[in-house]
Amino acid sequence: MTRRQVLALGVVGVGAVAVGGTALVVAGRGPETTTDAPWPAAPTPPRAPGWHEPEVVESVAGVLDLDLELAPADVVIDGTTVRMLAYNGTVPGPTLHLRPGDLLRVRLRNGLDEPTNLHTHGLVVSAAVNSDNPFLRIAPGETFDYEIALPDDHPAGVYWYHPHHHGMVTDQLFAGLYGTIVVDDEDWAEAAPRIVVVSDTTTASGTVAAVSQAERMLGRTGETLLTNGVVAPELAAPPGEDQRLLIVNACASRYLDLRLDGLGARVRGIDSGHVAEMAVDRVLLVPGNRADVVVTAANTPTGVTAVGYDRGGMGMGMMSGGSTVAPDALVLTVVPDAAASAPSVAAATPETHPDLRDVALHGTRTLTMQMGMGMGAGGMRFLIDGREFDAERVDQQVRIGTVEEWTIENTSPMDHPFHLHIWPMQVVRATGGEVDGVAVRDVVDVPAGGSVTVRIAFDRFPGRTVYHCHILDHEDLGMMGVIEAS
Ligand SMILES: [Cu+2]
Repeated sequence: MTRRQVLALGVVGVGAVAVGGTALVVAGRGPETTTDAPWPAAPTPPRAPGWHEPEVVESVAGVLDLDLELAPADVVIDGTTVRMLAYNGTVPGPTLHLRPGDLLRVRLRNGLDEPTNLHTHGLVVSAAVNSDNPFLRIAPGETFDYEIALPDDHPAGVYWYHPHHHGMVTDQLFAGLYGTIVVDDEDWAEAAPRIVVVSDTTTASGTVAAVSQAERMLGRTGETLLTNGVVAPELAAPPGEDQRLLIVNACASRYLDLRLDGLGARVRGIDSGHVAEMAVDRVLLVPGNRADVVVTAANTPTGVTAVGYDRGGMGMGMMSGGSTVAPDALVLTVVPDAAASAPSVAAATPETHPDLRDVALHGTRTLTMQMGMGMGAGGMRFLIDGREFDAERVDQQVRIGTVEEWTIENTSPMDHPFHLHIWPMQVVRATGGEVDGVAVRDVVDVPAGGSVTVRIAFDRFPGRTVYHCHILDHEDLGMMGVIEAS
């Protein structure tokens, strides 16, 4: 595997990038000196906020019943009160802990002044009727009862939820609407993972800033990076002990190139795919991806940083001034504290996805993600196979019981993360080379000018759903297609 392929899968082993002592040095006072000089009172250094996680809601006897209301809420970010949009008043919304075979019942109340709906990203469930149906339109003031049945063989993993009403997805997510779903058989009273929801937003005058058409075309990047709704919190942890982090990239467009040096990090899974623990210094999560990572607290405060990532641009010198590279940002700092609680770490989950390289193919297709000149938004159109999204048109018709190989091409000068609802994708080829092992994802990066080949088992769930670019501005601008399985 080439380094580029490894990166396409989101993980880079130790040694692939420089391992260095990047532990943050805490500025301390030097030896006490005595002086008579009337020193002005030193400003109190800003204290990093402590660790905070969303409320956890668990299923009981196979059912998770949840009232979930979307409404404006005042949220404090970095000491400033900001009017955002929230699920049940918090950013992120509650964490839903489910087991395979559970029924998730959500009574969704839309307290916004525009339509919305609910997408359970990555869940292997039906897209029909009142399950994970992206075509639903829940009007302002309306209440809708979702029933999402997880099959008994649902893969363990970390998933998430957010609105998916076409044309409004990015604005709603950017304003604070996202939450985590974890599917496993663990007793969290015994071994609870740390939930780490990373998102970004831009605030102005006490509210979420509007964005320009140019920002939409590039894919908006928020100025403020949030971890569980907080800027750069500290996670106190006993030195030498393990912490299991379930990291969600809930950013609208930002690629999270996470540097984990100094934490002895081991990746156990990306999306619903699992791997034997693999030592890494770096994990790349494109928008929508999740990672299951175990870290070991060091003896000194050690930061996890998202470093700037170049995901291309508009090309041809157009739309000058637009860059997709965000400044480096601190996600969190693991701070040694012998007295801190350390929940025990559950055993790693074995991979349960079948290896689709070994099965007979029923068909192949090629999908092409494109950007083209046009009379669309600001002069640039975002297309798949030359077309913008049309909910009334079926772009891919597949048969239940078949396995297909799809090659996703990207002819544009910008990277596009490709997301397919419902059916997991096994990456078999990335930028020209074969991929070792079983690498299952629900969002796969397709680099500018490159391609990715995946295999998909359409083993169940007849109905219609979508695939799209997970730079959510591009999805809202039309980079989405409809798939019907029958
Ligand atoms: Cu895109």
